[in-house]
Amino acid sequence: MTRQAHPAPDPRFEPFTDFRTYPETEMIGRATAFHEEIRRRRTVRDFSDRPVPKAVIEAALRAAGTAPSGANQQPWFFSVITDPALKNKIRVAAEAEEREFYAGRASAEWLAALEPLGTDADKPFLETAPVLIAIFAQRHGRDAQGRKIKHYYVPESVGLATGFLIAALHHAGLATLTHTPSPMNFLNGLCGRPDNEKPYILLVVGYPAADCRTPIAARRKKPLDAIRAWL
Ligand code: IYR
Repeated sequence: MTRQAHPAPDPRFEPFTDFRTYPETEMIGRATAFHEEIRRRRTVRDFSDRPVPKAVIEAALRAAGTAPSGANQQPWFFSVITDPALKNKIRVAAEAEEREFYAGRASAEWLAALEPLGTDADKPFLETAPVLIAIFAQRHGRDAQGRKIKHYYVPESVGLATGFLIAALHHAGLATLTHTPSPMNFLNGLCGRPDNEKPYILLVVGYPAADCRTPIAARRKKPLDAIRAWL
């Protein structure tokens, strides 16, 4: 039998037609503009109670859901909390953990590292901010029959999706705080999430308060020379 001149294309693949190329000067302009945009992002702890449009949160979550993940298993879940009573329960539970953290669970070295940020156990923003997004990492999935599906690179994948989400919210004009009360298992119960999901980050979302102040120390980012090497 003669070899086929045109072997059948692999049915698992499709042409990639969405990719865009730009002239190099435009590429540099775009990369520079993106840096200018993302470098304005600040972690905020003084939030306004101004409500945010649901459509903005939904679009940002869609963006987060496009992140790369191990075997494309997308091992993340986002619980969006706006209900004041639920926000209050989250604040109460988080502050209970934080009080233990600041009163002894944290090492002196850890507390010293946090000192320039001026954080403490009081988390009023958990009630003031209009939206909390509890991000869960799915340690494993379940198929239609309820059998376990192994997930790969879960923390890496959820971290990537969280990065996309923070960038998307910033791009849309919202501020965020990546909050990690430890442990935060209470979020499973309060959000009604199953045991295979581990709370990853509680993202606080909204507008900065009119008198919002941010720590000077957190603005200092390592210079490029300290974070890269060309080999
Ligand atoms: N979870 C605590 C402590 C805290 C820890 C780190 I590492 C930070 O970068 C910031 C705070 C809190 O939220 O106060």
